[in-house]
Amino acid sequence: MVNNFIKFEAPVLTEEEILEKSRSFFALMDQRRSIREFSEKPVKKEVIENMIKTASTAPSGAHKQPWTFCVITDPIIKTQIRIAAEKEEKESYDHRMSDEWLKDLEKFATNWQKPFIETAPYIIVIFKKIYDIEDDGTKHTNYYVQESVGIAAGMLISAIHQAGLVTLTHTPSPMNFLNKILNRPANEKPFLLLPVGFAADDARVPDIQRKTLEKISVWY
Ligand code: IYR
Repeated sequence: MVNNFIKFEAPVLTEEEILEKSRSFFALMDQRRSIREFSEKPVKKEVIENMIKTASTAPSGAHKQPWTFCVITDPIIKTQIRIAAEKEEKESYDHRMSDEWLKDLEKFATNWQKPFIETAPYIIVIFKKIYDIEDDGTKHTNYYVQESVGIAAGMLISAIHQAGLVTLTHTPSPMNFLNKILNRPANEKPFLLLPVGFAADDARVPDIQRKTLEKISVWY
């Protein structure tokens, strides 16, 4: 198993092509926004399958691929998730979040209500697998799970955006209710909830700017 290497077929591009690709990919990604208002317009199942396959191309610690993507279309399950998420979010907004936190969120006009969980045609819940279990019950700890699943989530968000769909990184907290509703085993912990679909016709986004390159990078 040690000597199982194969030749890497590197892409062959000119400097000009590389420059153009870096520019056009940034231009595309710079259009991405978190959307809270979804259309009920359907999306083909294969689109979601391709996006999950894209996310699973992410690098992971020792290539353990410590993730499970749960895709929810069943309206009954969506409603169960919405009710449970809103219960936690109401508690958070009313009691658990600091005044500074609530003030920081004011410009986004968020609150405990999460109608998008029922409106969006798909809900993807990403679970991180803290450890793997063999059929005989033996447990094997995974490595760099947070990093690996975070990267996969980023790639999923990019795939959703480049296909012309929208999403929102929803983080109901605590979100262990998702294990119960989705019947996931103890080695899986909820990581992120993503509604996926088309933006509502009248969707609006806050007028905010990204930090400049100068502010976010230091060159040595
Ligand atoms: N999890 C809450 C609160 C929230 C927190 C952050 I940081 C945001 O950028 C947005 C919302 C919620 O989903 O409303």
